[in-house]
Amino acid sequence: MGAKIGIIMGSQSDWATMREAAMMLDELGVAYETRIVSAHRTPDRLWEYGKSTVARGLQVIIAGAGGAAHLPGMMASKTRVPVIGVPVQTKALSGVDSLYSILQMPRGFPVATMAIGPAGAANAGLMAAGILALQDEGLAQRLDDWRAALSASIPEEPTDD
Ligand code: RP5
Repeated sequence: MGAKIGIIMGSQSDWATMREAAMMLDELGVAYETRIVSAHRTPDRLWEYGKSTVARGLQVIIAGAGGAAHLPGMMASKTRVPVIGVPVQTKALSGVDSLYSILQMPRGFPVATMAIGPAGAANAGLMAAGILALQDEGLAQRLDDWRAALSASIPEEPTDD
């Protein structure tokens, strides 16, 4: 069985952000694939990827892009597989451009939009894992353990250093 999660991004330059999603899935023991699929530079690749998602058994797509970030929305227009969008932080507009591009989808074609940047990418990994965990008891347990460990790592009082 192939990967159930696809991590796609508009450019190689997005990988520094999107690898946070991949690292989270590595930590949780979830298989994924990664692809560069640009809405503007490789529109045919985007179309082919979108058309093949259901047949290939993908269950969640994590899509990251920056600037005029049309990739998540265009992917959502091409497949019913849930799309989680990650706004990549940009230099010119700090990623607000990416956020608005991904967030403001028209009724009928949703994209679950995360926070801007690496935290958003990490949360996309967690969100995707949470969706798969609905039907995977082993993953559900690993996710519960991960969450409990994070909570346990937070001190009750602040220190000076
Ligand atoms: C977008 O343009 C990509 O998602 C990337 O965030 C941004 C810049 O791409 P590069 O010029 O670094 O390839 O399509």
